[in-house]
Amino acid sequence: MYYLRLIPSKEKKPLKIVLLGEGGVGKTTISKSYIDNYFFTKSKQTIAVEFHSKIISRSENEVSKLQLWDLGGQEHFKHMGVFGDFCKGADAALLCFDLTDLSSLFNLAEWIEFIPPLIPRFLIGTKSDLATHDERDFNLDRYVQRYNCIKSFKCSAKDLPTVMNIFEYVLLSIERKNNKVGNISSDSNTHLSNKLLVS
Ligand SMILES: Nc1nc2c(ncn2[C@@H]2O[C@H](COP(=O)(O)OP(=O)(O)OP(=O)(O)O)[C@@H](O)[C@H]2O)c(=O)[nH]1
Ligand SMILES: [Mg+2]
Repeated sequence: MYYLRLIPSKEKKPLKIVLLGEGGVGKTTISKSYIDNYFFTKSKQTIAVEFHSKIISRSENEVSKLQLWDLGGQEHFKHMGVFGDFCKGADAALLCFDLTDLSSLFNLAEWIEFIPPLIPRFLIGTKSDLATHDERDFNLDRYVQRYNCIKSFKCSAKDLPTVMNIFEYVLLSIERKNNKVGNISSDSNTHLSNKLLVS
């Protein structure tokens, strides 16, 4: 059973998810697709970091704020010396790469350096709508292992149900890690049909 409550009776500590990866792979676009349930065609380069947030309900009586820390992927931001700090305390990290540009997958090796070891990681291949058949079928198992990820996903930021499912999966994995598997949903009716239970 999933719940939607407008008035929180109990508020939990914010959840934090960081998104990392090369410039232009689509981190801001996927974040906005999830937060606003809308595909934005125009996106400016992220300067250092952008924050996106929404309220999610975690059970009948519990809501919490979800914060997405969307890191700027341009080369010079990597050398600012702050990304390691930005990743601290995250509940999950999304390693994003562009399915149409595999160099962005290989370069994730540099990005994982910023993520503290115990933070659960997920590998996200973006822009599947632009990818060829071969690129969409590219086997990611080796990279899931190499980057020590829990699971990989492929998506287009235009495909809102898939984006919702990915975030729901990540959120449920976080709940599971915290030994509190239960009810979790987003604050929009459209999301309620996209629930996924982690087995
Ligand atoms: N067709 C298509 N275009 C996408 C998709 N995701 C992102 N884009 C486009 O790719 C471009 C870059 O997307 P951003 O979200 O700004 O990329 P970013 O990873 O945030 O880039 P930085 O902020 O520089 O790190 C934009 O023009 C987006 O509209 C997608 O799934 N499909
Ligand atoms: Mg961005």
